[in-house]
Amino acid sequence: MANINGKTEFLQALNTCKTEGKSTVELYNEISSLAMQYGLSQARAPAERNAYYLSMEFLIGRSFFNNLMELGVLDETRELLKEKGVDINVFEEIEDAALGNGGLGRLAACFLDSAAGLDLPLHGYGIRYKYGLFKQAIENGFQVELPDDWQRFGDPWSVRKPREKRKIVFADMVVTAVPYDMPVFGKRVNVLRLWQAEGSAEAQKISEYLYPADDTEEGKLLRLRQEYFFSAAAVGELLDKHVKLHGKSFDSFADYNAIQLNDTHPVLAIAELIRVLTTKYKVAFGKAEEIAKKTFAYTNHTVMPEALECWGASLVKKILPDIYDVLLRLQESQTAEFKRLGCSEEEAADMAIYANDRFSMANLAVYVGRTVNGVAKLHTDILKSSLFKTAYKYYPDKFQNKTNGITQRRWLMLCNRELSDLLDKTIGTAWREDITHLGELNTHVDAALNGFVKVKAEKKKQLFAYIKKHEGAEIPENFIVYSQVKRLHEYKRQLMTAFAILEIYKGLADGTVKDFHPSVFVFGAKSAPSYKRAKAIIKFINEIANKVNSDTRTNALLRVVFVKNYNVSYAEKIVAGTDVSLQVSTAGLEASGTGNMKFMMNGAVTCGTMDGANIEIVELAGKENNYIFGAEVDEIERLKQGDYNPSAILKADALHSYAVNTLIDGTFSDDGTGGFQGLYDALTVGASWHKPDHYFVLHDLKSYVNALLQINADSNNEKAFAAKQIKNIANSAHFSSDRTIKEYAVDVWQI
Ligand code: 26V
Repeated sequence: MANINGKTEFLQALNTCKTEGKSTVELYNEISSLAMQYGLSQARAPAERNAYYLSMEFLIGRSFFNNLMELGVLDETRELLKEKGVDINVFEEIEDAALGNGGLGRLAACFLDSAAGLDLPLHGYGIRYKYGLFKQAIENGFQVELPDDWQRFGDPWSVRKPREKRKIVFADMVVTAVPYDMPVFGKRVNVLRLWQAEGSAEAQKISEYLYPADDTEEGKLLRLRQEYFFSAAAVGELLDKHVKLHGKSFDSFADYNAIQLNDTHPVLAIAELIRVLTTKYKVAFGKAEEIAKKTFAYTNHTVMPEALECWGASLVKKILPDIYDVLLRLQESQTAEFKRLGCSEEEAADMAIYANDRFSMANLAVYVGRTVNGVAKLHTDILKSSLFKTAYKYYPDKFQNKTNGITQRRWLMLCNRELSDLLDKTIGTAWREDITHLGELNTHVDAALNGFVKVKAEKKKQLFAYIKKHEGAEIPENFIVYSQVKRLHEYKRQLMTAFAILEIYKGLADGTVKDFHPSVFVFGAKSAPSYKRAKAIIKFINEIANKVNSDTRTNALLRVVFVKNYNVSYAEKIVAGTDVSLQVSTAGLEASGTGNMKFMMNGAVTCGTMDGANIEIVELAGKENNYIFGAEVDEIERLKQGDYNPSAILKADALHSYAVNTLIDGTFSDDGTGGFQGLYDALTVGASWHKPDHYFVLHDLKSYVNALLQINADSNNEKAFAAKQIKNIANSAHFSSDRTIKEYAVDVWQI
């Protein structure tokens, strides 16, 4: 095959490519491989100083369309294929890598996209799971998990590099880590290097499954192996590269390498760097610790205590004895440092790497990290004032905020070509290169109104067609769309939305809710397989959907759809076709949220609490253009201290009682699983590990229903409502991950 090293050659090769008699998968692989040759030919010499993003998860989604777009050949490819009688959309049938659970993994993918787009040398290191996040089927309203065998179509966007394999040593086995490189195309070509575990059957297990839980630790031993496996492969490779390029003078290691720890999952990389320096290269421990302190930076993504990883000392000692020794020595030097700083015993215990026979990955990351950052202003404030309060007292300069962002290339240009074209017409095309130009839309809201209303209608039509195809559910054209799509968690309060829907439904049925603009509530959510309450909430929503959608008294006005297998590709459709973005977590618990940003950029108003990045969204787009309700953080704190009494709220409010009682009064069936009773009890009596309604669903429910109804009423004034939506788009540039990555590049990585 001819060498493809330019756009012209790519298009020529595509033109001569025969399509007749080939399956979609064959064509997909052929075109992808042509694009890979073209893309890789654009790679330049590597940078001197590089940043590395170590992450257990990269939720990439479909690569095909995005990569063709990044390579500047998507439109021509679409046209060429059309001439050959192939509709490019057939490749939507081919799934891609879902190597992440949710926000944390998708953020990693957005960051890589932005860095490549900004010509910054940031590379990813992760795990090449054989099976990504499970595929979700819904059977009789219940979630059923199926394996995600994403490689069955081939993997044309990866290149296996067997010559760069590494040995990873555990006390009880040696595992080979084989890298697969996925190029990240943009102004430069960066690399996402995913390691695959090979060797014995036991060894291969390490990269078999992505952990589907993002709330609890499960399968501790395997998880520990996974974390060490990819951290050690990455650190080992960076050290080897350093020796090759600069010799064994490790003083300069941090001049060439910045390593970002995406949450606590890769934190063992710190211990591994010190282990290799002290054992293989005989660097003194103190010196090695200094090098680590200059190299690593840590991002925290959650304040939920269940997700802050601690490793049992005996487990670490058993399978990683040398790492165990390093961790104990780090604890020693930490204790010495605390003495110098004059910390009290209590303060030292609070920040300790080792306590109660466990190693705290968060405390290790905070101790060694050059910087520690949260992912939205409020979240960083909470880290400083509570989770890492003591550390903030002694190391205030480490702490920074880096509000998350999303890549506008996937989340606007690719998923909403119609809106992108409208922006071109309204403010010119400069925003495509530099997203800050989006702000110019603020002075062209009226000019964009008619066009925007048309675009939104078109994107809804596409979404409804997609939903019809995948769920079989019919949604009439004039409906406004409220969407809540995200992992299923009690703190995200999908259950509160379910109750609100029931109250509106009752109001429509008995005529107390009047002049209601026809509306559909769209849910998409996967639950961790072992998370009983989350699974019960999925069943509850599906029961509500059945009832509401089949009630001829109300179904011309209200519909509910739970889309199965919500993933990146579904999100691309939903964010573009939504009017109202539901972001209703209990204040203080959603670190940032990034779905909220995707909806905003596509012209949805936010109906949400003052939590995570919602706060910054309304700060920029205006409270008057969004719908904020519910208790704020300080009130939640007061409620926690005081005698919050959800049962009293229930008793006093007939609508709330109606909605909540449907869990137990036989309106809906959980097929005898007891799941609904469990949800009811959690709200009314609590459990051994929590007080009743610890996410304050009943406290916020009234103001939530009111906000939903206010939005509904406002939407009747089509132009005024569209103006609110446009103002959200106009102020969304701040939530581009280009902005976030520039901040990391300057404040953390110095690349
Ligand atoms: C923890 C664990 C514990 C062990 C089992 C597997 C597992 C997987 C993930 C996690 C941590 C999840 C943290 C997370 O996803 N945080 C989300 O990060 C987003 C990006 O910063 C942010 O927008 C969301 O608000 C935050 O919930």
